[in-house]
Amino acid sequence: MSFELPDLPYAHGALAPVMSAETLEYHHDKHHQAYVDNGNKLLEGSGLEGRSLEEIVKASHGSNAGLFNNAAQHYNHIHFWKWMKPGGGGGKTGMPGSLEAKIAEDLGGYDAFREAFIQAGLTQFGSGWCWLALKDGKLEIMKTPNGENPLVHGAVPLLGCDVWEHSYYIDYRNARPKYLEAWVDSLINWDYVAELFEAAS
Ligand code: MN3
Repeated sequence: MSFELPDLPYAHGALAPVMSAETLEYHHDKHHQAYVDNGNKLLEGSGLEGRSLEEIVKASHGSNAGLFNNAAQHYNHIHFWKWMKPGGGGGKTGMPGSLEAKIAEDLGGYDAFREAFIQAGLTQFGSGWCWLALKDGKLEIMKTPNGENPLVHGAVPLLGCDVWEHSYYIDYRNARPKYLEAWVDSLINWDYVAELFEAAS
């Protein structure tokens, strides 16, 4: 099995003005493509050919940094495109009841989730991701540097926001807080988060 760039599940311009067509042209068509191409080169001869992407991410962590960085970013971005949709967000009215109840139970409700998730993205120094993940049956907010993700911390990623500058610099320049707020309020595809939550529960 080799890595392949998936199509975006919407047109490049579909998330504007929250995320522009230009951002997606660079982010999906060039950055994600580069992770796929470099990942395929590094997969060759690694001994992990034929394994699933998730297995490759976990197995290369700590032992093959080049392959890990590219495979993990490939995994993260496959989901990142699906974690967004035109007209997404919408707070707790946008999410199915079972997920809303779990967020209330483990994180103190939607508003507390929103604040903690955005704070995790803001305080991730340099490039990385902020996450909503399921670990040992409980929801947790996490942040990770570079391409790292909750899989390597024994958790299942349910939602992740890319806080690398390539994800927001064209549209928001250095204003990471504005990007994170707009992303949470107007882009999150809660149906996909709920699908991953159901599968992991
Ligand atoms: Mn990215």
